[in-house]
Amino acid sequence: MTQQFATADLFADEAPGFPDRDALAPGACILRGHARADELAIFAALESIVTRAPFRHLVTPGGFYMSVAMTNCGALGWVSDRRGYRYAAQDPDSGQPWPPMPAVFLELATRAAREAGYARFSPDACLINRYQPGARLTLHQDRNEHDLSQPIVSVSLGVPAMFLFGGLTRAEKQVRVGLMHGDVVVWGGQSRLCFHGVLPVKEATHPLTGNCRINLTFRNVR
Ligand code: MD3
Ligand code: FE
Repeated sequence: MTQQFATADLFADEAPGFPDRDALAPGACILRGHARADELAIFAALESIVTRAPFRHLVTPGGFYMSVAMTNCGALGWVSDRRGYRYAAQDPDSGQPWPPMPAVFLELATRAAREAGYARFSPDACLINRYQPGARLTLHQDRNEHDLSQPIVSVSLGVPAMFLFGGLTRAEKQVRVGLMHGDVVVWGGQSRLCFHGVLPVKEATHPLTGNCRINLTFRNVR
């Protein structure tokens, strides 16, 4: 895939005129700061989720611990062990269903998707990633969801991170996009299967999350 959008790295600090809503790439729409109005409700809901389903470091099929800690809410959650990656209805640590998706999460995700042109998005899974300083996510594709015509909606909270957005092959050069507290991105259409990752998160503090970055990704798995 040839990227036809701006090849310059995008970071809000360095681009003061960057609009709060823009097409990032074909099918990808960034809604700068759109989660900020709900940040306290989101954070309260998050605390209740992690009480029932604490953050944990998944083991990859290769046997390594991920630097990112993860949990889920909604009907399905992303799990991994030596047998591989998959979506599962139960938290393997507790044997219980994942906590339900809070209304404030569901409303934020469906509103963002609607604004980006996906009126029928109804997420049944929300992965919650926690990045402590130094944690990163290596380049990957998200292709385990049943209906790839549905987008993924991501919500960034807390300390900023540099997101890497590539093409349809691992080799294609990536664009760097700074994701700040409250940024919501809708990844659909041609961007849905693009390789992506997160560079190691730098030491910083945010009033809501301390030294962490939290990322929510909403998916329509089944
Ligand atoms: C572009 N999470 O959970 S969110 C993941 O910041 C994941 O925690 C990152 O990649 C994070 O799988 C990135 C942005 C994102 C999520 C899914 C995408 C971008 C995407 C799927 C396709 C293309
Ligand atoms: Fe991903």
